[in-house]
Amino acid sequence: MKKKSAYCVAVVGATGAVGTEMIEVLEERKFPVEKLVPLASSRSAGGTVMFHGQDIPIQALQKDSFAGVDIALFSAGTDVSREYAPIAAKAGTVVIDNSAAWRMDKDVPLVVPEVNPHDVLHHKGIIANPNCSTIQMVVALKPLHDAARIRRVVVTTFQSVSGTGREAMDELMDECKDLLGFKEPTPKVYPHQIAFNCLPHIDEFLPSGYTKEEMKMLHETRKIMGDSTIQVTATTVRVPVYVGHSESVNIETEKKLSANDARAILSTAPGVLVYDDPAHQIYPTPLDAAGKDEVYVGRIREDESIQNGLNLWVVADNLRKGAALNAVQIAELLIK
Ligand code: NAP
Ligand code: 12T
Repeated sequence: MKKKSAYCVAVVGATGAVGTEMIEVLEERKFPVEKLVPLASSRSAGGTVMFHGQDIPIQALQKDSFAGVDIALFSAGTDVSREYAPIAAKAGTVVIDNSAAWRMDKDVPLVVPEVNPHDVLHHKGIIANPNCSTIQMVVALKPLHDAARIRRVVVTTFQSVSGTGREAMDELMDECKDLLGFKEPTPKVYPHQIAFNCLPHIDEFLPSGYTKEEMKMLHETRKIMGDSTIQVTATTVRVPVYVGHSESVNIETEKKLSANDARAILSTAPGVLVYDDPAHQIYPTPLDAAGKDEVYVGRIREDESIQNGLNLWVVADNLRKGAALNAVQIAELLIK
């Protein structure tokens, strides 16, 4: 991409949970935007989004939407990305894609700026943003991997409904209202009631019994960390939280790390905030992390059931570091 003083930036899915956040993050971080092009489905055309105090008209996504666009941030689902990312790339736009469509393609870098920033250089028009649960986990694990080589990860996630999008956020609210009014809720987005419940089911089930979300945590972690020997086994769970994914992460390392070693390493790690003082009830919750940029780590302790093991509790804003912020940080690397 040619270096410029400001860029034409499109946001595909500009009205969605992630797209809205992308526009906010572009503004907040003063990304050099010469022109913003908000794109969504034809249902939203005619509406506007607010950017730097101006109402910008939303356009319906079309094949010719990318003429003159330098960078396109995609967040309109896997089908839209599969169809339109190659069209945009062909038009000379660099695509930063939030969907699962291209992440495991060998020609597509999968980037978390704190972990593998240099991979951005090898793009051929499409760069992928990893899955939200994977992003926050690798930000916390990379510095520990560098210090002690992680052999195996056992992770359980507690994922908020905003990960599924706007309709799921409405569903949680509607179910809460129904239940508090003694009415039977009718789930539409999720297969079961999510209010006052939790569902061990994110994305589709595979014949193995794992979900796609669980397998993303294995394959994407290996690709981002550039180490295909790391073992990861995951259980991903939806919880009735609006924003913020939490993860219980157990790691086994080659070299011994004490809890204090890990705390010291994480305290200076980029993008990490150690929030760990159990004596004073200090540990991260989704409400703490919502609206923040950092990956919060707490409950750091040694796993006494094995030789070299640690347990961590990792929390981040899934719409920010898990999606929009990471995508904008990739764009920042691109123009540097
Ligand atoms: P959302 O709130 O449901 O928003 C979907 C957006 O896509 C809306 O702007 C919608 O526009 C637009 N859209 C839908 N169909 C379209 C079409 N045919 N053409 C153009 N635009 C279309 O969903 P979200 O939570 O923001 O997530 C969007 C996507 O981002 C997900 O499907 C997923 O692939 C990805 N995502 C990734 C992560 C991550 O882990 N990094 C996290 C969350 C989401 P209208 O308003 O006009 O319908
Ligand atoms: N099913 O980007 O439902 O692969 O929370 C992100 C979030 C897929 C993804 C979710 C999902 C992705 C969800």
